[in-house]
Amino acid sequence: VCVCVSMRSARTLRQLARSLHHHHRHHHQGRSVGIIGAPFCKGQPRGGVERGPDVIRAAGLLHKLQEQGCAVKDYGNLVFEEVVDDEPIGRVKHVRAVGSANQRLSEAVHAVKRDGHTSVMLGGDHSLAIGSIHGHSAAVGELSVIWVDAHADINTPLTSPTGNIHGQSMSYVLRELQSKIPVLPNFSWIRPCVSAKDLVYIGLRDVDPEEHYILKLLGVKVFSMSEVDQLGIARVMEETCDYLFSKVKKPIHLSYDIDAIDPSVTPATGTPVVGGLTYREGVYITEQVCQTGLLSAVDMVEVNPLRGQTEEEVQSTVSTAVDLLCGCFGRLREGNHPSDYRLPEP
Ligand SMILES: [Mn+2]
Repeated sequence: VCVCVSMRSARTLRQLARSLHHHHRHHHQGRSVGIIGAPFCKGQPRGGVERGPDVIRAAGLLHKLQEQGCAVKDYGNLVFEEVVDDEPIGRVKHVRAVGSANQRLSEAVHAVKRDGHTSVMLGGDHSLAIGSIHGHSAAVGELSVIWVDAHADINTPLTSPTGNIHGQSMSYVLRELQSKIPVLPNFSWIRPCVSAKDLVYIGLRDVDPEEHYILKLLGVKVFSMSEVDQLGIARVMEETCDYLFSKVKKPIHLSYDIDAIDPSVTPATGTPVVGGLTYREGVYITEQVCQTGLLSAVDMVEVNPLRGQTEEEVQSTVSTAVDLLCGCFGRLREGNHPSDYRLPEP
């Protein structure tokens, strides 16, 4: 048996050990993130929200996630073809465009999950949650959905006062509302895949009467801004997790509308509502969701650089979106360090 290790093979072993350690860190400390851009705006009337994916990337999202130990794969932006003759169905606008865009997105999110990543969908408007949730569920089965938003986005096509599908997304995927959804062109692919008991809202403060009725009818768990005020964000997150994980721990789909945050922080969005979450409350939600270890897909939607009055307003909105996503993947305000860090010795 050779007990003599040459200098050369010793170094090789050390390199091997280091690269294994490095591999280990990327495998366990950081997560594997798959980013999909969905530059789509037809779920609402204001142009500019289709620029969301590119401005969020330009603010350094990929680099920041990599710096905190994530393995990141960018799947690029989806391409949505023009849909001609997309006349309203009743009051509902751009049904065919929203239907086909979400079918494409559903397949893309399904593929990202099949590749083993946590899916990050950069919108685009919130109608994209339909395809994102659908594709996520197609890949992993039953989900918990945490919907952080000023709005409930749970109008059915028949209750919607505006006809904009970004205010209806949740109704398309909820099993309990299936019988209330009319047959719509380019939506034949969709299967309701979320149960009302697996849904929690945080941040609501602009809810239509019809939506309020639906939330009460289905007994959906809601932490409106009143509950955030009453309980504080720490108890809201504690109760959210207790509620969702009391029986089975299902993978989490976090659908984050940037308008959940107060417009003093994130003004560059289509439907700002005063009285929202502070930056700190918004980030705390992501830290707590990350800590569950169950986060499986995230939507970051409604960032609209054309809705900012100044460059600073756009900046503040976009950098908050990036910070929220970093919080989803392990960034802590107390600080972080790689698990294999060693203090340098003199
Ligand atoms: Mn929304």
